[in-house]
Amino acid sequence: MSSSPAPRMKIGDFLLRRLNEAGVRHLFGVPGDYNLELLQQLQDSGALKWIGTCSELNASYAADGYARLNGLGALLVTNGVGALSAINGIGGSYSEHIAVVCIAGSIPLRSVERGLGMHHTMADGSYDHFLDAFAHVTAASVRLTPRNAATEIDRLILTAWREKRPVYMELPSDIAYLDIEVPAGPLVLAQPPSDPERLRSCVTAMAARLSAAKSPAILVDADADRFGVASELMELAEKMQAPVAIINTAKSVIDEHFPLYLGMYIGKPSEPHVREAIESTDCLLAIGYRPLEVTTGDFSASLPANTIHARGHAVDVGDDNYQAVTLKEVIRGVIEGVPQVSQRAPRPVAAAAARPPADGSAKLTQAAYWQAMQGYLREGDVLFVDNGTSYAVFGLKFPPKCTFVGSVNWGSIGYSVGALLGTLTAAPERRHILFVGDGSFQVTAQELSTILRHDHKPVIFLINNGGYTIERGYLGKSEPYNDIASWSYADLPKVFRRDTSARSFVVKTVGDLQNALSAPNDRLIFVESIMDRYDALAPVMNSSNKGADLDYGPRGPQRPDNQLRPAT
Ligand SMILES: Cc1ncc(C[n+]2csc(CCOP(=O)(O)OP(=O)(O)O)c2C)c(N)n1
Ligand SMILES: [Mg+2]
Repeated sequence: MSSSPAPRMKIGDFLLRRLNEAGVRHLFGVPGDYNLELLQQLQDSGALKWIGTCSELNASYAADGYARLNGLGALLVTNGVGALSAINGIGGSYSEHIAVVCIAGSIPLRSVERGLGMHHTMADGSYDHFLDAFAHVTAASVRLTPRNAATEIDRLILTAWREKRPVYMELPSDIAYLDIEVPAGPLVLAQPPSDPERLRSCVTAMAARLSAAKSPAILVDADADRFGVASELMELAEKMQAPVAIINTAKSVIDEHFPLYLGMYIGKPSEPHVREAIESTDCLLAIGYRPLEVTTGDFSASLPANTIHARGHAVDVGDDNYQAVTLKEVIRGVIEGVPQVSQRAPRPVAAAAARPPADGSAKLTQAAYWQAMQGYLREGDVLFVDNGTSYAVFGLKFPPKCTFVGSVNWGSIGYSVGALLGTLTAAPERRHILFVGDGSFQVTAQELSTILRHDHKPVIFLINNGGYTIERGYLGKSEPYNDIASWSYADLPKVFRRDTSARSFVVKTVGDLQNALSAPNDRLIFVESIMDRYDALAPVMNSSNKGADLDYGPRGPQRPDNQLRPAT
């Protein structure tokens, strides 16, 4: 009996086919001579839709945003110049646990083998610099060859998806059209099944501790979203009648209207009832917890010593470390393993502070701005925040089914504008709202043109406060280095798309803002709000003030008079 011969495909076509099978429908990036041949294959095969961006940095942010909603994203750049522009975003995906495939059209193998000097290199005879650089910010990286392409393409895509980390592959420009033998079946994205004994022992140990506890609690970091266990965690919380807190990186991962939702735990700045519940629980289950100064109120967070730490592929329970267990199977097993609790003693909840409505003619302040924004949010929104005073978003209560997109760990200003293009591409039917400062916006503003080019209809709320207000809380309250050029932001939709139908608003008073907020969402809405450069909510300023102490130490230049501080 003769077996049917393995199918043959061109390497580039196979790569595009695999991305498509992995659920990627769009490719972001910038063309270059070393990647045009793959772009032609994309064009001819229709395997993916090309979304050209203004820069590779923005493409890396867009692919990250796309992956947040789609599970996997991809971008295409050219050798060196494109790749290094994208490396900031790829580093961010690594830090934030986002699965992104970065493809660089690279130097032809002919030139590599013959040592021919080529452009977009260091002109020093080496072709490995960028491959080496990306090895530090990816879970896997490779230069494809006709020998390894069939296995390495699968290994990298699968690694990105399993690890929730970016990968980098160089596709030498003279091999994309070569035929290789490829697998006939589709690429299947799945986590490796757990080791059965390890899973049993792990679940037994966790369930025993959680069942014996009088006041168990759950603390959720972003990996609960990345590994897709949010609904399982709510199920577990319900079964145990245990409260669930999030850290700021996991904003909206747990429905904020879920009855057992506690709030945000960030150490000392947390609301007292959240702090009390997390720090005094006799059994805390922490999911993917990664403490940084910005997620722990400058290390004032203090988890109980016996906290169970569950991660994507491993769990720590007391002295025991369980490997080869996957998070979903673990949480499912624990749900089975704990008894149904009918009710525990009622927990204290925070009383919502009633605030009087602001006077319409009053000059717009951050306090009034964020109060109005609370009323603007609605179920199902995709909500973005960039760095800056817009961090006040963390204090808003999100309606059900909202998705929060931020980059708390990596914190690269401008991320949100590129990432917004990505989420809009992944889920154009949802309402996407961006909260961004003027300084952050200036880094990646031109990607607004791509958003307009594709007729997307996000709502962009930009705070024009003349510079880097959040930085003024660290140092240089009035120093010129924290000032920026004054742009006519609300005119930009017109600049970026001559025939735009976007609705633009320049807001100076509470009444102006209310008018902008009443506009229908049938077009892109751009709201530039002009506010005082020394205006920021107290939690934002406090966090900057403390950050300066940590950054510069006791001998640093920070003093109350050269820092923006909350009114005392
Ligand atoms: C790529 C990058 N460069 C510099 C910084 C440092 N940084 C953090 S916040 C910030 C200022 C943000 O200003 P803006 O967006 O206007 O927000 P505001 O606080 O004024 O509302 C800067 C420069 C950074 N986080 N990322
Ligand atoms: Mg600003």
